[in-house]
Amino acid sequence: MGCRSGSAPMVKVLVFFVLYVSLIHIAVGKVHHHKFVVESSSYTRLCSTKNILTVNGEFPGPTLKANRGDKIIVKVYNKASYNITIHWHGVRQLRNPWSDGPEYITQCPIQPGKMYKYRVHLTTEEGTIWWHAHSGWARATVHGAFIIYPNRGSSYPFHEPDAEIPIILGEWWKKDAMEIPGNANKTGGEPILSDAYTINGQPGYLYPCSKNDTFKMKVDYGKRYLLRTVSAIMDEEMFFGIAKHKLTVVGKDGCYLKPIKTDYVMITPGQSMDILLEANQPPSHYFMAARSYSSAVGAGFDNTTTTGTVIYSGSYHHPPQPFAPYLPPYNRTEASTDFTKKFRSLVSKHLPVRVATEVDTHLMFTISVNLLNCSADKPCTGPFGKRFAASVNNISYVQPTIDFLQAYYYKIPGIYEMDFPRNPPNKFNYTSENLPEYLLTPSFGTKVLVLEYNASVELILQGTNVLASDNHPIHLHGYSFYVVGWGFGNFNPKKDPLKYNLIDPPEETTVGVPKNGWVAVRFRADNPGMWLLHCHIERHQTWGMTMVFLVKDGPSPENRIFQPPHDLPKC
Ligand SMILES: *[C@@H]1O[C@H](CO)[C@@H](O)[C@H](O)[C@H]1NC(C)=O
Ligand SMILES: *[C@@H]1O[C@H](CO)[C@@H](O)[C@H](O)[C@H]1NC(C)=O
Ligand SMILES: *[C@@H]1O[C@H](CO)[C@@H](O)[C@H](O)[C@H]1NC(C)=O
Ligand SMILES: *[C@@H]1O[C@H](CO)[C@@H](O)[C@H](O)[C@H]1NC(C)=O
Ligand SMILES: *[C@@H]1O[C@H](CO)[C@@H](O)[C@H](O)[C@H]1NC(C)=O
Ligand SMILES: *[C@@H]1O[C@H](CO)[C@@H](O)[C@H](O)[C@H]1NC(C)=O
Ligand SMILES: *[C@@H]1O[C@H](CO)[C@@H](O)[C@H](O)[C@H]1NC(C)=O
Ligand SMILES: *[C@@H]1O[C@H](CO)[C@@H](O)[C@H](O)[C@H]1NC(C)=O
Ligand SMILES: *[C@@H]1O[C@H](CO)[C@@H](O)[C@H](O)[C@H]1NC(C)=O
Ligand SMILES: [Cu+2]
Repeated sequence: MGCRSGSAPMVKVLVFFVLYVSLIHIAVGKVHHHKFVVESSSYTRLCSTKNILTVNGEFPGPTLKANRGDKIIVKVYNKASYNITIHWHGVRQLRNPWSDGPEYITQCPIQPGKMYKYRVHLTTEEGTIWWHAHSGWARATVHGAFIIYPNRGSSYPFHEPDAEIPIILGEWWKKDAMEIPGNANKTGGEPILSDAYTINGQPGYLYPCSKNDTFKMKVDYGKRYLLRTVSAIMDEEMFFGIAKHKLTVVGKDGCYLKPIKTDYVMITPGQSMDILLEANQPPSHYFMAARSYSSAVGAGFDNTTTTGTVIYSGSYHHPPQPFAPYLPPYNRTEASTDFTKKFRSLVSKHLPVRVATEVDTHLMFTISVNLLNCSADKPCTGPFGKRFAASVNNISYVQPTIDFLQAYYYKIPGIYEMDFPRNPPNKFNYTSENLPEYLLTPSFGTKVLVLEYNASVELILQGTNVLASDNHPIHLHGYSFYVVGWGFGNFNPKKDPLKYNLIDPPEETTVGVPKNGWVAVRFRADNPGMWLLHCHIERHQTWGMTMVFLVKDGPSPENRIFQPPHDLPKC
């Protein structure tokens, strides 16, 4: 499987796990130890001061660094007054769902005053990924970059950069982000819009009280920089660019890509990109900037622009305000797909693409934003006097009281059902301009879709125009997948597979399903456990655009999930 190729790492992790347990460290892969203290810290932005959840007092949180195949142990102490969990976004966690992190999926939350030790087993991930809270809206401020270098002794599949720098896009609310979902649920309407976007925690030049502390990146003319770019944004896809400079995208979601030279990128919540920047322009000051790509008609969005400044070393005259980059208009879907259609896996002897040519498990999921009727005793003020919901195959996710994984492992009955639909329960013209009103209301459920171990899966993610079409960044835990095809309109099972890319499809963990369109992804179900699939736009996830795969254990001990750790939090 592309950048995650080879069976050796699996063996390595197994061997290493055993060695780790017996506390013998030999040179199989390094073990890194970290301590994350989640606590409330005071931060001032946009002329006001508030308390936010942070890790070790930092916003954004600390950057983790490791080499391919290493192991990272993170003790997470919850010194905040909210439940918390941490997800290692882009790490497969082979056989180790216990450390994946999403609350009520693979663990009960770490409650205030408690600690949980995450064991992050890297195998074949390489490049930039990230970590974030996976509990309520804590992810708004509890997140950080996670850099995975090539194996010791190996090099990048591109010219060695002179320096690297994390670029973390974030979103800032003057109000307490932790209160947003509860307040939105009270009205049934949209969660409140953010007041700013941020680059490495700073809103930048164009916002009130923010000019002094913008993120500044100092560069030397002639040098090459690797921008370790992460979108920790909650609710919007973003266009990002740097004035007068070309960007070269060489990786995405912890997998390498054939280099893409571009003026701007479109990055969705949940995605990470490795971007090379050549400091090859006349020494001056240049803005890097990001603003929303928002395609849903009628949906409100934060229409502001965040900036940082690229500052060349040396002495020269620079304009009073740095040069501004070109970014496409907020609703230009072609600008989004013009960029994303260029993704191709880097293929080499060391990085073979292992996309399945035979599929034995065909799945199709519709992803929709829905509306629910309200009643006199539960009034609401969402659109048309209704309330928002969202669904996958018309099932709007309902969170259980004990996580799926413990319920499965300890055979606790009554927590979830096993009948998540493998195809849309109703066939209709998914992307029609006019859909009948009865399609608006979803069903509800706490269900899993069961996959046989090692099944060769093709999943069609079909966007719909139920309520309003939008680009949905769908993220799968526990796996990377090959994006073998995409298009606008309805997926055509006869014609579209003929156009699949089975030569160099990109390998991703978060794919933007285009507005009123579809994508086809393939993966081999070789990682047993409970694995979440969800839209990474936080409000959609909160409304229920979420489902869970149960991948069965394989036949031999090496392809079963590990035993739960002793310190696993209890509900
Ligand atoms: C949202 O509000 C509804 C009542 O309108 C309630 O049944 C539900 O439990 C609430 N959900 C959350 C997550 O608070
Ligand atoms: C920004 O810096 C200038 C110059 O140092 C200073 O006069 C001004 O008070 C600062 N503004 C804020 C909001 O800190
Ligand atoms: C976004 O902001 C720009 C500049 O302030 C304004 O011209 C434009 O009308 C706004 N667009 C939307 C959709 O709010
Ligand atoms: C984008 O927005 C502009 C102004 O808000 C509008 O005129 C245009 O029709 C929109 N384009 C699309 C594709 O929705
Ligand atoms: C929702 O309310 C509308 C009238 O406002 C009604 O026609 C429709 O049948 C209701 N849907 C459900 C699922 O109750
Ligand atoms: C589905 O809807 C689209 C958009 O309204 C329309 O162009 C297309 O003809 C419809 N397809 C069918 C099979 O009705
Ligand atoms: C979803 O399920 C509800 C309840 O059964 C039904 O009313 C609605 O028509 C279904 N919608 C779709 C798109 O299948
Ligand atoms: C999984 O399937 C592939 C392709 O059929 C096969 O080569 C491999 O041996 C299988 N792995 C296991 C553990 O069964
Ligand atoms: C925190 O987690 C515990 C255990 O699952 C749960 O009982 C409690 O309601 C949670 N608290 C909040 C505020 O969600
Ligand atoms: Cu979505």
